[in-house]
Amino acid sequence: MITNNSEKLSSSRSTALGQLNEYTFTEFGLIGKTDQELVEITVYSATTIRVRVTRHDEFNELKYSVVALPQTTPTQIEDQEDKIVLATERITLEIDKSALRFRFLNAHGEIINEDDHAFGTSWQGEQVTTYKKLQPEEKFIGLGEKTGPLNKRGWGFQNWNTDHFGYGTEADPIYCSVPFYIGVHSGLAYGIFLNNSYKTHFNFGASNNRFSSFSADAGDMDYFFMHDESVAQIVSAYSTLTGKMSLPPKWSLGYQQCRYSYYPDKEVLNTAQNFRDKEIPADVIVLDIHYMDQYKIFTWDNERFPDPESMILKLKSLGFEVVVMCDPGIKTEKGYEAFEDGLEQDVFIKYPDGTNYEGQVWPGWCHFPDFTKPETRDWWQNQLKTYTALGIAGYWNDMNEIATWGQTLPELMEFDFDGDTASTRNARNVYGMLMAKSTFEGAKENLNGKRPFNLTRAGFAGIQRYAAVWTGDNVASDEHMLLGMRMLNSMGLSGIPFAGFDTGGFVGNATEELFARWISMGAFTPFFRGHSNVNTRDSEPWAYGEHTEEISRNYINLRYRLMPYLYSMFYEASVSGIPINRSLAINYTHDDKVYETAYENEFLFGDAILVAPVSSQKELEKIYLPEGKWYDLFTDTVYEGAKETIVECPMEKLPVFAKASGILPIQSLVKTTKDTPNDTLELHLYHGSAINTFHYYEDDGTTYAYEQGHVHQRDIRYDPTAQTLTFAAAQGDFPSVFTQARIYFHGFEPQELQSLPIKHEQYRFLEKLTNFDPLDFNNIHDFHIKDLAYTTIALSHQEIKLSW
Ligand code: NBV
Repeated sequence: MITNNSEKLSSSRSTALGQLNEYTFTEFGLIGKTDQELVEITVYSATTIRVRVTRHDEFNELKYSVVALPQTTPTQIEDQEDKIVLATERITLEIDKSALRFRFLNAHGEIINEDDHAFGTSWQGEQVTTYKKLQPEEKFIGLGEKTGPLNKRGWGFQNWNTDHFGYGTEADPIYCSVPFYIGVHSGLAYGIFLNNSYKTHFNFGASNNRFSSFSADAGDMDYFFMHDESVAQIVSAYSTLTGKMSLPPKWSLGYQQCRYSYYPDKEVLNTAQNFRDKEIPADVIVLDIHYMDQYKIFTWDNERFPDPESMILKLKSLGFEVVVMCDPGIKTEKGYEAFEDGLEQDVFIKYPDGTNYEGQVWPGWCHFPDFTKPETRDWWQNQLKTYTALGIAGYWNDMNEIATWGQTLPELMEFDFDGDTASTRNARNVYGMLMAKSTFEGAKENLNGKRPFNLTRAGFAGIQRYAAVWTGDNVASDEHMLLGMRMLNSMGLSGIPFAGFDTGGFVGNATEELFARWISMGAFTPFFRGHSNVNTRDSEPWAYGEHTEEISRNYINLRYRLMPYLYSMFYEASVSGIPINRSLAINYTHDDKVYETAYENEFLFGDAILVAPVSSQKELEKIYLPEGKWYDLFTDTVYEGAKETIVECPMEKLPVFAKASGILPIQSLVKTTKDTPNDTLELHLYHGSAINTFHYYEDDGTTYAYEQGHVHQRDIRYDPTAQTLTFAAAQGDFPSVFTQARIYFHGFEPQELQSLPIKHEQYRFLEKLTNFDPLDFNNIHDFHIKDLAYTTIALSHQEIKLSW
């Protein structure tokens, strides 16, 4: 009895790392031993250092998230009596030898982050936790798809991918896990990525005033510490580590219309036709589960969809692409091909006794492909050919947490884990990502050089390499709409640039005002899709009355006109990892105002536009504009920043601003991204005092030819002192669709532009709306810029300099 009790006590007691007994310096850092642990420090780059601690004989290498290798980095190492000091150009790591603790400092000797002196890294049974001293006024942002506030100080979270229908605005965990966060304090910022796929826990000073911590239920302590001068650089470092989004097909940046579910085929075609008749641009119709025969993936319901091929052809002729729902559950039904073949090829997840796991979901009892097994991924790719053969290039991975009825996935199941057999405990969080990987890589292979669009609900660190992520079953409410914006911003901070929500809300019914507001905001999200649950009201842009239809058209139109800007932003995200939706914490990290509850949802959409999300119930709202000068996008009213401002936000007008010195390229209106706009690129230039460069990017939008340099890209540089706008010589051999540029000068004094041939125009970013309200004498629905000056220049591949 006594022995048992003390054993229990010792396994539940927290024990911190002891003395560093022996160590040797390695090519990239050092490796050492304490009484019980193996420790390794690896310098990945001047801005990224990895810390690993294990109680096993060797380190456990998680294969799925990190894609970077350590780079040879100038590093100074000093072996002092009580500590080892390891310094790169940006980070100095002090390693305390007597009790193994870590302290990270910057090049000026300021403490960025340090272990709690007593606890450092500790074990409690199998669970391993690293405790970090809370720094003065420290804020915590990121952690991917998490509910709650922007600044997560005082909050705790878990990573355990979970299907959560209609999740609350503080619910945790939900579908997707990214164990990466950014800490901000004392004018400094750092990132920590916990590279462990077991259930992990993050405590940002929740229920204590001493530490922040991160822990894993099992496996090694394996974290990457990142520090650089800005949050943007830290996000970029994280995306170098875990990989970048590859460029999606341009059509996937258009408006996507979804519904649980459109059927039969006539309804699908009607919906598509309605967009064209009503002149609302759109690119995609999404088929949810009802296209299948009894929810069996890779099949079609023959009554509802007797001839999918010709339906898809008709949709294509209307300019629509089709995205299909893909659920992982394979119905265990004799004669069902995917089941029979899957059995034969042995592709399913197993219990430890070697039998296939069975769980219940839409089709009834199902087996589930083990996507951690290479042969299963090949098998899945083969199955997907049935869709590619029909001309489908869009895939939607759902229920991949894995969601099953009962929501309690047994933890003893065994996964191949690419040869390293693992249980549900460390496979669950990566399962969704590996399904998305299988779908993405399979579809890419099948599509012969065309880019697939891939969407997923569940994911893990690195998911951006394979899919866009949407925030699952949200709710049609103002709180959820605003939470959604925060979540997308947070995903952007966590390496996932291509993210979106169900515009209009999935669960419940939106009001006219809510839908109008949500779709206005959706136009400024990377993945823009309207979707709604079965048994909710119709939820297409025209389903909420004429006024909301006009508002929807207005913002969707704007989205399409912004395509040159948006596509360039996607390109930037694909090379640098800098997101498209940028929480103000990225550019204004040390401005405390941006973290206040009232302003925490605001974000930059690319470099030039600021969006202030507001509830649908407000016609006036106090917003915060950070330092600098801001132009109301729709009226050019100028606001001085670094202060709170009350702005009008009737349902027709989302508060959107252009940044001083901002460069905004837009195009003429098209009905789908496949239409060619006219040959004039509109370039909106906002007067400012800072030099600004916009990297303009174009390619064919559908193939991988861009990897061979079939692109058209150039820097466009505004120099306010020299009074010039310079288009650098274009790179690449892709012919731009634009042969001329019309430069619109916002906020410039007429005298300033005297040397240019200037014309004037009454300019609208938003079409004038019908005045539906007879009592509204102010004609509030016409937002335009009076007498906007412009000049036109011819474009070629050569450098072009416009001076005034
Ligand atoms: O496939 C049906 C739905 C889908 O519409 C939704 O977007 C997913 O998040 N799916 C979940 C399955 C169950 C919904 C209750």
